[in-house]
Amino acid sequence: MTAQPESKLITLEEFIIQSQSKFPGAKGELSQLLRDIGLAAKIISREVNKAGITNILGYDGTKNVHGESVKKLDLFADQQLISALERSGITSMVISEENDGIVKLSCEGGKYIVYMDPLDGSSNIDVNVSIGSIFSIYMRDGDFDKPAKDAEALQPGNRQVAAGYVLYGSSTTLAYTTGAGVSLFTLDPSLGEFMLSDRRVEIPKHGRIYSINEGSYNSWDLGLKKYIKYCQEEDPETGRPYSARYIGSMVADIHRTLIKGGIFIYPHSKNYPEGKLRLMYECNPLGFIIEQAGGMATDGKIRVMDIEPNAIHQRTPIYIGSPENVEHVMDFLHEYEGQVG
Ligand code: AHM
Ligand code: MG
Repeated sequence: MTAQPESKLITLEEFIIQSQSKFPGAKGELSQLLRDIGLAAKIISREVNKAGITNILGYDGTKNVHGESVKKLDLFADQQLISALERSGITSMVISEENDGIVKLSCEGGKYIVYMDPLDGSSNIDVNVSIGSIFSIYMRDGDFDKPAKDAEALQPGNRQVAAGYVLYGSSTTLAYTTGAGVSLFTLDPSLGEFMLSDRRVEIPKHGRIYSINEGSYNSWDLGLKKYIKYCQEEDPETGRPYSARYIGSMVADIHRTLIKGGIFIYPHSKNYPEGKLRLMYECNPLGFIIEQAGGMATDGKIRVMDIEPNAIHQRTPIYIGSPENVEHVMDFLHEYEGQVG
């Protein structure tokens, strides 16, 4: 790969401004919001990288609203993102994995509602494995002169105006979409800037990697068991067996799926009858990204982004990735629906 000449390097800020100028009449508010999230991501990235040295790693002794232990970095990330959104003064409500209720910001009439998982994959923080932040942006459908009402927060994923993630891995990567493809940026630590690394990323139509927590095998539906066995069977013609990869940080697993193709699955099981992952701040935004890159995201029956939400912290099963892989697993689920084994 030839290195880009310095003059061709584009920062996240420049890219957002260029993209906005393609829409005459755009007021730049969404651009401002994305830039603020980008700034918070840089601060979180810096803290994640120095976490081991500054002893910020580990539990802070409290539990979040779902009874899970909260690590100090989760709280730090939550605070950084909320203050970035407060600063831009255009967001009225924030819903975060770390807060039970809706966080109302001082700009009560603000147009935007932001869902976020400030630091996903928290079980990986202590062990120096990739973690990520996820965000999902909606526009209120109410009257902007009046304070936002809680009910305005419950919109299906197909109404997202933008979504993205930040992956704190061997480098820090930011991906976002506003519904016109997915762009990828890499943080250059020497410049302190996210630089454009892929203007329009596309997921392979088919991939040879499956990603699922196989420890729960015994509590899966028969169709899923059969599909995973299919992935493991030897058949050189179809490139099987596929490889298994599971990091346990959804952002990292989805980023790999986006680049290399394949499928990521978090099904419902005995322990998680509704699935484990959160519809509004995990599955919808990552579903939007994957769809915008040419992939698919379903709950096993319908498109994830068409699920009508009834609670801000609602969970859903998810089958997400390359379109051919997702369609294939759906065939298995249909074929064995209702059967046990
Ligand atoms: P978290 O929000 O508490 O970090 O949980 C979400 C994470 C996802 O990143 C990941 O895909 C999943 O939980 C892993 O769960 P499991 O350990 O059950 O496989
Ligand atoms: Mg999470």
